[in-house]
Amino acid sequence: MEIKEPFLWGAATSAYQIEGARFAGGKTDSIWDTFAHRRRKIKNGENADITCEHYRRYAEDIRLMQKLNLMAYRFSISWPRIFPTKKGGINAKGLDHYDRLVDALLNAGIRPFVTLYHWDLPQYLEDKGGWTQRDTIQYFCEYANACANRLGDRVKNFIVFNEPMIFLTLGYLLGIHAPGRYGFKNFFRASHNVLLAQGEAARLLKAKLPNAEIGTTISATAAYPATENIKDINAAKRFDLLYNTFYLEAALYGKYTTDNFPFLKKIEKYIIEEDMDKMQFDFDFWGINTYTRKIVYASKIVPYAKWREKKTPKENQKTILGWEVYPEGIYDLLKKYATYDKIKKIYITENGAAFEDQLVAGRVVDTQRIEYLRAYTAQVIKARNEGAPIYGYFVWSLLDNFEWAEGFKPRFGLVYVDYPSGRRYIKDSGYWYRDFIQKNKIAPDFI
Ligand code: IFM
Repeated sequence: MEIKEPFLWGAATSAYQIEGARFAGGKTDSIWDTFAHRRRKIKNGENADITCEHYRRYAEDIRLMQKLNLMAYRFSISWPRIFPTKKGGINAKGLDHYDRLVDALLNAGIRPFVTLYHWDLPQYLEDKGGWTQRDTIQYFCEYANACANRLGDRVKNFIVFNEPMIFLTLGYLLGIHAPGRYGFKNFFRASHNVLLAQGEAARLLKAKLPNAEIGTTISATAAYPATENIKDINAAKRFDLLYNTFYLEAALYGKYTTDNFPFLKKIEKYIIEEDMDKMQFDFDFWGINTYTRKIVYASKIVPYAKWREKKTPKENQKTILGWEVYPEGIYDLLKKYATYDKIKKIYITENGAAFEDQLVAGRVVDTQRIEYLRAYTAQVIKARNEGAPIYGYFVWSLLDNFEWAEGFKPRFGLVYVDYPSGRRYIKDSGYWYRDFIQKNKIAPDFI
């Protein structure tokens, strides 16, 4: 394959995890503001009311991005900053903030990648049923429209959703993320509506901004059977379907793939009329977020899924979240996605590792993260050199931040944040990435 465009090396964040400023500029609560203030939902009772205060400190953070040589920065817009109430219309102050952020990035020579939905649904919509209600699709399209109108003259990459499978299973099936709903009914209804909203908003964005690239981001985890036994092989296939391809194929082909996992057929109950056509969209790019791999074996005692995950062997390296470090997984996933002829372009929109970093005399020696990034980027480069259509890679994350139900303990950043003073310190991994980008910006075999 001939590669015509440069490769973008960047870093990513999301609004709720870094902005703070819960009520600034007319913002109202999202489901995460509400959820994080509920008892026992977040480790140590933490919340992101303040977090990194990026909302106020964005100029300083862009200077850090420059120091790191970032070519692109992926951030998300907080929906309740733009539409703080159901009937009040657009909040200009909310859009002004992202307008300034985009201008500042462009002035710094950094390409903005804007995610529209990174999990922070306005609470007033949740109060009416949130993603389990079809009305939410229309509200989402109005929000997408407002963002396109204001930012579309400068932003050339929009990501409609971040990781539907993750926020739908954790937030609507298991109740351990916002909005804390449980059960298959909520899960399937919300999944169907989110996929519809994704297709509708993407079509709207493309019609308005034909020169922008419209994409969406999925989570992905390479899955391997524990043995060659057919039962384990099928268990790994079911895992792969739910984790890696179910949401993707619904958008690619306008159909629910349920062959390996008939239980997922329950979602079909929510289809009406042209839904499946509306869900289909020819995205300009797919964002892939990946961190680890899973080894899976068949288990009769686990209801529905009928698989179990094998424990990571003690000798294999793990991050603080218990996620095995397995760089070959990103390569296997990229090769797999490259076989879909309808996937034109891939960006790794998140990859990284959380450790319990220590700030000692102004320095963070995070050798494990450097090793992780070195190994994963090597696999990305290998897949690209073999023809996988990958055009960019974003480290999760630019800054240490609020890791959802896990609170602030897991630190993913290239930059250490000292809470609550808010002071930032570039970690050793940040300096490593800076030098890596410098070296790989114009590698001859690469562009
Ligand atoms: O912090 C999250 C991010 O918001 C979505 N993808 C995974 C990251 C690490 O868990």
